[in-house]
Amino acid sequence: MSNEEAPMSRMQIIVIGSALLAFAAAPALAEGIEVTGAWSRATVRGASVGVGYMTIDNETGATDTFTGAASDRADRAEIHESREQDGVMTMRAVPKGVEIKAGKRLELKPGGYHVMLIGLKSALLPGETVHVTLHFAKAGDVGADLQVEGFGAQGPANPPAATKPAAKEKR
Ligand SMILES: [Cu+2]
Repeated sequence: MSNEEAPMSRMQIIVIGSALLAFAAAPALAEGIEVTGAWSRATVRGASVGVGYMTIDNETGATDTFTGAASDRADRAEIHESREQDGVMTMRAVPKGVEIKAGKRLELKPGGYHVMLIGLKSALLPGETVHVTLHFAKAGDVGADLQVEGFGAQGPANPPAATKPAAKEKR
């Protein structure tokens, strides 16, 4: 292998690797809003509420606001924020939504922001996916499929690609 060939070969590998990674993650795309790692937690029969967690990247080039959500599986959905207050975890609705500046990421995760599914029509079962529609002020509606993890899960079984180690560049 000559010295001139080496850089090109490496570049081709990186490009191919990125394409595969993007395909595998299958992010929901709408006007540059990218949702990855959407997940939920199984609920017991009769439970009235469920959660939705995900990572939202704003690649639209402009500030946008995550304003709300909806799902066929619940009467309604709200954006909530969990906070520890005097040692007690509390949560509140965030009716005005959450602003996401251009190029920034909003993480919905345990102990922080989440989508609250209120008035569940049926229990969320481990292994199923639950479709939710996310509303954005500028980008409009973006669909996401929550992968339902087990009871008490604290994270997705398959986290977003961005949190995985970088692909190997060597052959
Ligand atoms: Cu909540």
